[in-house]
Amino acid sequence: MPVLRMITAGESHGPMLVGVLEGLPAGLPLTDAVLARRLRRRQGGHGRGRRMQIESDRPRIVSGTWKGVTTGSPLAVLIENRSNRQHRTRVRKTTPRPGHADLSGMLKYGFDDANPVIERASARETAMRTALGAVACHLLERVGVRLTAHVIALGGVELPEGARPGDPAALERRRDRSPVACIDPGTSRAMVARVDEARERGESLGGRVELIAWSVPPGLGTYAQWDRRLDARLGAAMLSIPSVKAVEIGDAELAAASFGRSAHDPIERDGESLARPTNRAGGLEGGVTNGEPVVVRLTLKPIPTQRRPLPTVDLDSGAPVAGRYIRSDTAVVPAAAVIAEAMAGHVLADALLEKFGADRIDLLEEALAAYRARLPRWSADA
Ligand code: EPS
Repeated sequence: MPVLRMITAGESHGPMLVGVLEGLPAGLPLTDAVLARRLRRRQGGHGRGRRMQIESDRPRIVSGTWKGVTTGSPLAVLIENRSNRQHRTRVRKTTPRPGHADLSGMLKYGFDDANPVIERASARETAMRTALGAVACHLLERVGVRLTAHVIALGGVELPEGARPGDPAALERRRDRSPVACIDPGTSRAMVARVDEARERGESLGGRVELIAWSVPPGLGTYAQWDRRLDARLGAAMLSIPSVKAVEIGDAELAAASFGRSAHDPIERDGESLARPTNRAGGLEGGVTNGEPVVVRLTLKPIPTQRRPLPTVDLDSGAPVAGRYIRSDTAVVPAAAVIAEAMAGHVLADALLEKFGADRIDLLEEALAAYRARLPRWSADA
């Protein structure tokens, strides 16, 4: 069972989203502002629709802290929905939209109305995951681990290879200047133009996000059991983000087309310690972190809500009909980058607490320092 557990509840147009994060250590300073910062980023990005202008995601921690510090008790968080018109969505929806959970949810639960499916399957829920994941990221930052996600492809416009700075601060500065979270100004402009074009055509766009976790200690996760492998846990968390249809760890795609010798990372000696001249494995070998940055890439399909809806069938009459449309985003790839940080943060924080203890932040820091002190080291001239 995971040490850190995240549970969310709430509907897209219900009164509020509710979240519980269980398993946090005591002693971590934490205020609403830590959560709010990431929520603001998730709401933005070129390609978002009208709903994001209506909402103002203000997270409220309602339990689990005492005088602004975590207590070891479950953390409970609320985010109110401004677009709270659930009471007005009582008209039955009988025409499931292709690409959404509408049809599969109706078949699964035996509903003659898609509303309950739409309300819970909505990506609105990721607001709460971002809030709770922000807490995990905050915990990781406390021990020097930092997560950065940025957009590397949007609607077929791709960030050129090798355009990435090697340090997180520079990468984040450049990303945060772009309305689509892309670090290269020229590529960013082309992505914005592509979103505008898609919006005019009533289309939606997908893309790719790259997530990097920096300064992750080696030894998180284990090969000892399949469901404890960290790459499996990260993969599942990434695939739980709506619209994500594929996940790549490290340079898996390139490796698949290479000879084995150039698909792996030699182990070298650099002065007093070990070094890896390349990071094709994306920081994970045998399902365990190896001390290199963890690199995960997510592929998102275009969101399924279409201004020119795809054909469907009215489940009442059996008649072929066009789907429904109210409003939608054009692209959510920049928002997915923030959600990816939150979800990866959750998984990494869970693995950190599992390895170093989850009761108290001070004891965790001591355990981590003791572990780091025991990592292989030789005198420089040996
Ligand atoms: C969503 C549909 C849209 C998005 C929503 C996800 O909402 P609405 O149906 O109210 O127009 O804006 O995303 C969010 C509300 C959010 O916070 O990200 C969907 O069908 O998944």
